[in-house]
Amino acid sequence: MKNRSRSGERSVNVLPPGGRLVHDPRWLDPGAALGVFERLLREVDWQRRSVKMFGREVPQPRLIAFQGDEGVSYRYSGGDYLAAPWHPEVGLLRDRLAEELGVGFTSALLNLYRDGADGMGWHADDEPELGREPTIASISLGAARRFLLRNRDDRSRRFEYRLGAGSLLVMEGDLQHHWQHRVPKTARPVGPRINLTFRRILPRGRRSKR
Ligand SMILES: O=C(O)CCC(=O)C(=O)O
Repeated sequence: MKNRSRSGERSVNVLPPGGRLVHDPRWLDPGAALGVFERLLREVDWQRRSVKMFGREVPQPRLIAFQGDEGVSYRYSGGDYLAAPWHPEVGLLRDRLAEELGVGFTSALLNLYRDGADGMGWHADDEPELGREPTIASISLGAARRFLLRNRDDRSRRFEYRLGAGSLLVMEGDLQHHWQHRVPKTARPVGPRINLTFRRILPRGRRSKR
């Protein structure tokens, strides 16, 4: 199922029972999106990390970087990530998101998809350190890629977005508990893409013990 927005317009989609997905294809203007893309491609310390699958270390099919406030760490797919300092451009985007969404993001996961052979498999951003109903803000730069969502109980219920340069996608409410998302690999020739997902993770010492 394609999302219901006409191209170029901001859309709000409700993903039952209580998930919300906001897509703004032109959150950044094309010139700004290109400038940030080129700087991050050059200046970020991109790393190839592995994940544990069926007891084996498998390299992730993309490069990543994790940035955030001092002392913030994140654990996903069996790996531990300690935040590197914010890149100034990423810090500026964080500040604008905080103003517009009212969320104080403490970190951003940066993904670099070098070409169509890079992708991300089905998953949800439901790690405990993100809290019950996390708001995740995702900015795309560079080449456009498909972004799919499927319902966890009924996998035939799907949505699809095309995330182009300068777009913002916000996932909120209980979306992460009932829906999964992925960026499929593609055999089509496609250039590099950078995606920044902003998350609110508290430093270990400040997490509430419940
Ligand atoms: O690249 C994207 O658009 C998705 C990234 C993502 O799902 C994640 O970082 O958890």
